[in-house]
Amino acid sequence: MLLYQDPRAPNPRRVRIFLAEKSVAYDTIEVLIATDQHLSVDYRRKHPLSLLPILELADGRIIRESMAICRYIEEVQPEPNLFGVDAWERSQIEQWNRHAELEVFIPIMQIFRNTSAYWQGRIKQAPEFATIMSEILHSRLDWLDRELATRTYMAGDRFTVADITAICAIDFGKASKIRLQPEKHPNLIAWHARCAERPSMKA
Ligand SMILES: N[C@@H](CCC(=O)N[C@@H](CS)C(=O)NCC(=O)O)C(=O)O
Repeated sequence: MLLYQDPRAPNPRRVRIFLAEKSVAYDTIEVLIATDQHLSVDYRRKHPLSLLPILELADGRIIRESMAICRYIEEVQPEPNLFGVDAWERSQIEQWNRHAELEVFIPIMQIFRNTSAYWQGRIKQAPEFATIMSEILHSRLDWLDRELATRTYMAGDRFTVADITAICAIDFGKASKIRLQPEKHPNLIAWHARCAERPSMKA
């Protein structure tokens, strides 16, 4: 298996952590967004929207979208389970993974895209939109902190794909100076420390 990825981008990191948790071996090809390698004709043939990551299987088939890739890996390497073992747990993990993606990851991504020098002159930026996203994000972080007062991980008492999505989002926030605050987010900070000590986080 071949993972096309950018070491600094958060969505490829989700997949790298997932693969590390599963101890699945794979090769990588770096496609650097900073130098527009994702816009090359060759890469566009594999992903018409020029987004990372993609996973190419040995027979040349391609999977796009981080979560589609993770679901494929879960099928071919079921242990350790990261998407849930029964109907209830699967629903909870899906729910929290979606919350992490829609309520945290997307606002953080939009703040970065609409304010960073990295994207300046490369995409249209709307700093006012980033301000709106920032307000939403901070209310969502406060809400998540309250949620994590009652459990150890995003979706319950064990580490799952929902934690991978949430930690990749929150860590990527640092690029936009978004940080968890000890006085407002003690539970999120404790959860982050629990996740951060896993060997897969270095992937
Ligand atoms: N929903 C997609 C998002 C993919 C995505 O936005 N990837 C970013 C890197 S984290 C990217 O390729 N950005 C390049 C661009 O926006 O031009 C997934 O989960 O794979």
